[in-house]
Amino acid sequence: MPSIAAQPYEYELPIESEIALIVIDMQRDFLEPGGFGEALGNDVELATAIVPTVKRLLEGCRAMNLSIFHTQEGHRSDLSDCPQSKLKRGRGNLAIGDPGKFGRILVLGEPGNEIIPELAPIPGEVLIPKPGKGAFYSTDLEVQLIARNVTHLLIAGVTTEVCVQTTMREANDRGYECLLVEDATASYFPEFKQATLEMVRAQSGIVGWTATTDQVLEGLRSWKEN
Ligand code: TIU
Repeated sequence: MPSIAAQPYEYELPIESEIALIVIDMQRDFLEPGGFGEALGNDVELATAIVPTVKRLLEGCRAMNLSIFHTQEGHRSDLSDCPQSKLKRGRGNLAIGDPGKFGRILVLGEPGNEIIPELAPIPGEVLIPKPGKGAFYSTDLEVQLIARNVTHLLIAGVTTEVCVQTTMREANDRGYECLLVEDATASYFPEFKQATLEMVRAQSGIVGWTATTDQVLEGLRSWKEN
């Protein structure tokens, strides 16, 4: 059985179904100074540091013909899909919808909401705009996964304990076998990233598995050869 060397134990790769890569929210809002991430008081350099690794993972998965999904956190321009609670708490020196350095903060279609050019989707990849932290909430992600016979999800992106972990938990409850790629995810708080890695793989993989990009690509190669 082809597998990825992972924690807490081997992540077996499927034979009769598909694997998808989901890259969460690698958008300017969270990665560039002047966006939503920085407006909330965070140092975005911690998030930017993973870009080369995410690119390597993305290109490796493209080479294996995996289904690729990118998500993008953002709201309609009238903010009708943004709960008052998020509007009230999602404010630092700028709030959601305010004009920022790259257009209106966290609004779909604004320059700041774009996936960074290094990781931009290519034709055939699916971009999922999402109003929440989890990628299943109020999106058609699950329909798209079912249509592609996907049962296994490799998850990367930012931030580990917010949108990445929320998505992984949503997926786990829907029956997907989820692996979080350790060096292709980042938090503005390194200790929160570490805690997330440990909590998802604790209790015999209560939420899923973790592995490095090298381990993932090596396992996928053996899967492809089978
Ligand atoms: N603030 C923070 O850590 N994250 C978010 O608001 N969104 C995502 O994690 N993408």
